[in-house]
Amino acid sequence: MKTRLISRRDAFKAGAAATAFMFLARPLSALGAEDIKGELIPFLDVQPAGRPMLKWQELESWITPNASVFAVSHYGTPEVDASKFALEISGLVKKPVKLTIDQIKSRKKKDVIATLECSGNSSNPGFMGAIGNVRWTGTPLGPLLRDCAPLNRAIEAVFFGADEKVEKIRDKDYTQQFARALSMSDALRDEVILAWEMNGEPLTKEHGAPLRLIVPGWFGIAWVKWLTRIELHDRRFMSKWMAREYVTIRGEERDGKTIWRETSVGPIDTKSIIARAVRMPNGKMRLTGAAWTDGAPLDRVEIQIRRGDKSQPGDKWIAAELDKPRAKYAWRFFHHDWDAKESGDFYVVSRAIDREGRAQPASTDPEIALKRTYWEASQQWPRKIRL
Ligand SMILES: Nc1nc2c(c(=O)[nH]1)N[C@H]1C(S)=C(S)[C@@H](COP(=O)(O)O)O[C@H]1N2
Ligand SMILES: [Mo]
Repeated sequence: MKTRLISRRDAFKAGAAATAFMFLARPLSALGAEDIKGELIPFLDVQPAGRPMLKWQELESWITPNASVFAVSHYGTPEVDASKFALEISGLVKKPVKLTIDQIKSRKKKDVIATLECSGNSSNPGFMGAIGNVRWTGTPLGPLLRDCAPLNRAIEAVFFGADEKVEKIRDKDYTQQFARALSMSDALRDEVILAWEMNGEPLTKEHGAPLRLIVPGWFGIAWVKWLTRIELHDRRFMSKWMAREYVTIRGEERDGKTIWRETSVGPIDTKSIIARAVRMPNGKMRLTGAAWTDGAPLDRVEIQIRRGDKSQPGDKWIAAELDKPRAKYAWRFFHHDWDAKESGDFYVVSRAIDREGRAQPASTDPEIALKRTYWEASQQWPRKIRL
């Protein structure tokens, strides 16, 4: 797929009109013409994915086309008839409501560009592209909840999908709808929306039609699809998807003892990957990638080039050139022009560092080495290349 080319200079000129620029229907490439025109050199560590997802080396567009957005559905894809659909908001509210999809669509509209990432992304070489950057259209959740007059003692909003399955809990069977909770303060954030469109097209069935939750800055597990009910609770909700799956077990060494912690997957980790290597007409190798956070500003992305078979970190890091930030919860592209003259095997790797001091760890760092579950695989990804 070829995207419209735009030079750095044009992009700069368009700066004042940045907002309009972001909402053009055609995806804009943040990659320079040099990249698009050059010769793509494939990385050797790629494994074919068994299902549709982002192919990093085809990354050309800052907005991910709908056809390249991965889908994860733990209970299969339910049939939801939009004409009979109603969203119920109940529990600890003074004014419970039931809203049709037309009533929801007639509310104030809001667009959010946000990167959706499954927290299992990059946990293994066959699951490397469970991520996409999408413009979501819907209505803010906060005003909708406030209209229902929450009681003071409500501390959480629980979101139920239409998909369900019989789950065994303490040896007995219970029919369970897919459900996840957010604290009231997280649920009331301005950028949390209920969406019915992605990239200007109606949400498809697999992505949660007619209505899904969008939680910018959080891993995909919180973005409940086929949303049918929101309940306000005065205690912690402990569904399978809050408290048993999507739970990270991580150790920390303290005074010769390991302290193990179980935490529920929440905000996105500070992370990056080198997506493409392109031999440009000027002979240099352009390494281009993407970096993303939970919304914290990125400080920098650094790159390391290792000769031979070294997949483990060295100590010399080079600053990559970062594209301008375009949206708070969206990934940013970066590149580095490598004067790659010698032939042989190399590893190239990136690490993202945010302004809150979080640095993407190497797989040998304790943060990853003592992580025992596969979610939140935020380790650096050395990419293998043969020149
Ligand atoms: N109702 C429902 N919502 C869901 C899920 C699900 O199984 N059921 N999967 C979650 C997970 S784990 C992820 S990563 C995202 C994926 O969104 P997508 O399928 O649109 O890519 O949806 C989330 N929302
Ligand atoms: Mo996920």
